[in-house]
Amino acid sequence: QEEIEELSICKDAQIMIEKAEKDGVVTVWDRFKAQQPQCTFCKQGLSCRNCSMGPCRILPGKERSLGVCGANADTIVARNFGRGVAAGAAAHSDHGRDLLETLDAVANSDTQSYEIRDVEKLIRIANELGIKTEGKETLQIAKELADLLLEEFGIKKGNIGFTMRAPEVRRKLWDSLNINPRGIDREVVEMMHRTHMGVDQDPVSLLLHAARVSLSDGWGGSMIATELSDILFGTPKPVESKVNLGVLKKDEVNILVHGHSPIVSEAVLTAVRDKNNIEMAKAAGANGINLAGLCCTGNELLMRQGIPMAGNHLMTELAIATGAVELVIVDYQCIMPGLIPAMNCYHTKMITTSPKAKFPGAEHIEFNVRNARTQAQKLVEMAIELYKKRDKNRVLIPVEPVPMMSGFSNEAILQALGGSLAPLLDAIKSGKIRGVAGLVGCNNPRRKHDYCHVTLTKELIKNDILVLGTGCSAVAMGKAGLYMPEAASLAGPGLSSVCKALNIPPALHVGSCVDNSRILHLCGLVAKELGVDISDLPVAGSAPEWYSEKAISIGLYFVASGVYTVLGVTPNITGSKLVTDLALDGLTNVVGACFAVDTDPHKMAELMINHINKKRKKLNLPV
Ligand code: NFS
Ligand code: SF4
Repeated sequence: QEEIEELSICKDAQIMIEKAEKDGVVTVWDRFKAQQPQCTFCKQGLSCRNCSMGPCRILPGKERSLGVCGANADTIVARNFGRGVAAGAAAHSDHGRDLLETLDAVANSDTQSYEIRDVEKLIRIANELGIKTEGKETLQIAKELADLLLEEFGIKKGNIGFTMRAPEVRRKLWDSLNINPRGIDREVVEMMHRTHMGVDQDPVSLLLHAARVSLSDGWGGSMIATELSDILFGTPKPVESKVNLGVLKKDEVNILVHGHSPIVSEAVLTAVRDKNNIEMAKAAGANGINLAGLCCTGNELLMRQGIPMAGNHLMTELAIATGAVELVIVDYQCIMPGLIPAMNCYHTKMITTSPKAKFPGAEHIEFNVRNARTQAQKLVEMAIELYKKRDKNRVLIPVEPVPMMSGFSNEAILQALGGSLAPLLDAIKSGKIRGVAGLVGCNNPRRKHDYCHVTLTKELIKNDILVLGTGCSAVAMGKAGLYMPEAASLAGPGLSSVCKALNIPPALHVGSCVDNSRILHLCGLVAKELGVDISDLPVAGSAPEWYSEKAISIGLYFVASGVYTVLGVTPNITGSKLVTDLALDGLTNVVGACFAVDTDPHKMAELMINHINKKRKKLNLPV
């Protein structure tokens, strides 16, 4: 029991880990244990298998200090890091491309499964990017916007359009460093090129390009994903919902959506809400159909539609272990292949939907822009059939759900502030809100599940720092009750007074991981309003329990945009002193921000608060 409490702070996780063990489900924690000790070369970034003269492992200072080709530790570490950033940026941006292709299909009347739900935002974004909209039909505007954004991925002269959302000083800095991103695909491809044997050997040059790749994600691919998701599915507005495994229902057909893109999950939602399907479920002996989310596609549905959230990254196997889930419908990213043996212990089925992500052992029912509605219908029928096979004696829904507020898009935040940024700026200037922190990223079995997310958030709000959360970090905060206005009682006097006046929580759910672009955009708006650079703002970022390559890209685009970022898990760069020193210090002289690493959330909070105070002093604001 004590051992289980070391793995997660969440009651639902603790209960389910025990049940999983009883039911013979192997979890991420079991496999993590089986992998110990993990390779110290890889951990330090000192192994390379980029070519077939290798693989090479470097022992710096010893006779094996160079790879077969002659590459040294600095080169190899920087190359490995760069490839990680490229993979993460590619994942976010390819997800963005899927939304773009959906918009394109809608614009060409090529689909009946999707529509444009936020015409006002379509026009606003089109205008922002220089498209004239007056007198044009909605679909014509959509077509022009889709064409323009498709260009951002490929060959293009100049820079990615949304980079104009950054203040001019920042853009000039990027230009002077030659890291203002060009086409999104181009930056990723160039990283793969540079890291091929015998191309870029200079760690500084590699890291600068890594920064450019990450910027093409944050201000490019991710931002496109966010803005187009809003246009297609609606811009989030404050909404109340529920979170944790308690959102599963004993007497209903339970369908979980897991993955990232709202394209599949929104189609499933439409089918779940269909009256005929609900009748069909009742005929099968259920009280209805219950849809809940996991990870980021869950965040997408929660933000826009108030669909409850079952859990974050480390909860996915445990959700299946409740024995109450009929169907897990996935698209791509962060879906552990370990879910397949887990679901085989129950009546549960996992369905893959993307041609990009097939899992042996799962059934593949492919979704595209044209067939999404009919495929979703098929899946709901399948879930209803599976409900009949559920073994009620093996069902355990461990806890009651916790209420949470979601839906804080920048548009919603502005509206809560009465239409302008002025009240937020005033609160920051007076010190009622001392600063803003972005808490993002995953869970990682290296860290006690959710402990860092929750402890760090509590420390920050206690110190009057407003917390914006995304991804799996946001789910952790929600489960801890921090996404309700009542949590203002845990905040310092200044932040708590602002929350009470606006009836908002001291930590705001701003979306999925691609929605970190909302935080970048907000930083850009505030910096422009104050006439300063983003690196001058009293803001900080953190990925306390990150695991994924996407999180590396996110961390780097925050830093390259001027936001000091504290990591709770050490990246695999410690094999190079040069790269490590640059990341933890030297970058400040280059982009005005750097990383810090600490595993103790109290120390992480201290680092962020000190940074925010330093920035306040520089802006002549009371500390
Ligand atoms: Ni982000 Fe979302 Fe979660 Fe991490 Fe994975 S779901 S895109 S990568 S694990 S926060
Ligand atoms: Fe070894 Fe160089 Fe090939 Fe890497 S690129 S595997 S260091 S020979």
